[in-house]
Amino acid sequence: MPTSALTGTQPGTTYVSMGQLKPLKIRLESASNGGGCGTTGGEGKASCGSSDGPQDMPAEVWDKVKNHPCYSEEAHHHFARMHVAVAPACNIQCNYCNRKYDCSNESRPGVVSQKLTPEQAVKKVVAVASAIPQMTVLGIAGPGDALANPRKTFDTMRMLTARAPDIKLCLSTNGLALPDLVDEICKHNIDHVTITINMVDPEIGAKIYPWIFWNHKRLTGIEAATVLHQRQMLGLEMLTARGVLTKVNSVLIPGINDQHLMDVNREVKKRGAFLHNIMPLISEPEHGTVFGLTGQRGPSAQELKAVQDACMGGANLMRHCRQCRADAVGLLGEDRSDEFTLDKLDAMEVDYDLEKRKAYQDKVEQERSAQQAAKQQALAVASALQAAQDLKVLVAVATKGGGRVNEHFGHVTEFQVYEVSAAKAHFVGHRRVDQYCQGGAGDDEQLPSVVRAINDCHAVLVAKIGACPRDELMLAGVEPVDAYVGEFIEKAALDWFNDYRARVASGAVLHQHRGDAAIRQGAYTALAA
Ligand code: CLF
Ligand code: SF4
Repeated sequence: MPTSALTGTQPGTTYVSMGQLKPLKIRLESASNGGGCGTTGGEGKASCGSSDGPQDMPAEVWDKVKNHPCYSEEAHHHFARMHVAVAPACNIQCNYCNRKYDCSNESRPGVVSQKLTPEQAVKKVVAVASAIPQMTVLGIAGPGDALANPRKTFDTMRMLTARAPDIKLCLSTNGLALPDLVDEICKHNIDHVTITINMVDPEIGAKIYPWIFWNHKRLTGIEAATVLHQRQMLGLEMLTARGVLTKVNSVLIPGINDQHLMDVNREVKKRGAFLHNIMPLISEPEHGTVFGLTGQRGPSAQELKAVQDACMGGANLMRHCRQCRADAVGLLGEDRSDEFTLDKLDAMEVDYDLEKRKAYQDKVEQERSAQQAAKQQALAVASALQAAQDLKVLVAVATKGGGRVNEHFGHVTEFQVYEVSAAKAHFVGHRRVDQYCQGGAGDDEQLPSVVRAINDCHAVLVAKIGACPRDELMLAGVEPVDAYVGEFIEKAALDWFNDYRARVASGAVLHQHRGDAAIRQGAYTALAA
């Protein structure tokens, strides 16, 4: 439980005692006002944006969300983000963090190949945005804490706004410095902020954070976690009161905060968080983190899903996070940072064309409208069909973006997984795999792990597939389907599902529940983190 106790009030204001610490002033009214959609989540809202559209939220919120790949699941099929590593320092220590430089092979938060000055960062963003019109969001997400490096962070934002005003600004912070910088955040039109909140109970926090550096002093233990907790809650309330869309990231650490994240979800919802992103701990020993070295394991994907499901009905959940590097570039799930290293930038022809970018975004809008219409049409057919009404299955999809079935089975590095029933078809997660097809030929040794990754699904929708993987999938009970090439994913999944239901009803196919058996075979655990 939070250790704070209320000790005094003024109208609209409460002072929170922090033991021997300086009292903090918290505006309680902002907690109940909340931040638009973040407070409207409820049962049945599976994750942000899976079907959210302008009809589900105020126009000004939709405007902020529609092109942001992290804040809208649907947008992540079409729009890209990039991070610039201008913020190397941090004001706290997390037991899961070891910031690494010059590492281009690891894909996880905190890792970068090159640190940048604000000037270099702006040059890079403009070059990327010229080459990739779908790049709509610039985030500062490490390798340290964006707000522990306020000058570098805000200089970058300021210079970028002058040069490329159509790019949305986003930052990520541990929250310690946040309350002091909310004005500055608003001044720079940063309308998306992520706070990493792993606990609302400082006793749990003391197991995650060995120290913080605050008010020119190093604090440890419960005292450190108490200050961090209070600052995070205050910062969240201040941001949502100012209309800044605020997402909360939580790292799921089995045995430490797995039972506790429901409390976190409830508390951040109360304070207006727009989304809650529960991510698995990454703790390989070779990363050199405290948790990695002490054998603290990360959760299986099954455990992660169980905690996410337990939080349903609270703050809306994000399930499409890819735990990006601090210098990631591209669509979520892809990383094109190697194409934009400083030496390559010098040789690049940069043509920042606002009209061209706008034309791309208009085209995406048309695609999204068509996608929604196709989905609604397929749903109408699905709900009218009487056969096998109560079935619900998972369908894996091979896609390279655009919300369509358009990737060859052998080229997939990440399947998207949709849950499909007569009432809905929505994204529930992704499964990373090693690419099966290498240099034009299938790698037989790779195939079993690829099949295992999706063996809880009833079908996999692909653009093309060879005979060998087709046979292996059939043996595993996963139907390979290449009949929907180029179609929108949800429509394709529903069309296949309707056909499957008809086959089940006619007795041509015997429906088997696959999830649990597949989980026991290790499909989920192999995919943790
Ligand atoms: Fe970057 Fe984060 Fe902004 Fe997105 S990432 S600062 S909100 S633009 Fe997104 Fe990457 Fe997950 Fe972060 S997928 S790690 S949630
Ligand atoms: Fe690392 Fe971020 Fe934690 Fe700082 S706040 S120690 S950068 S994970």
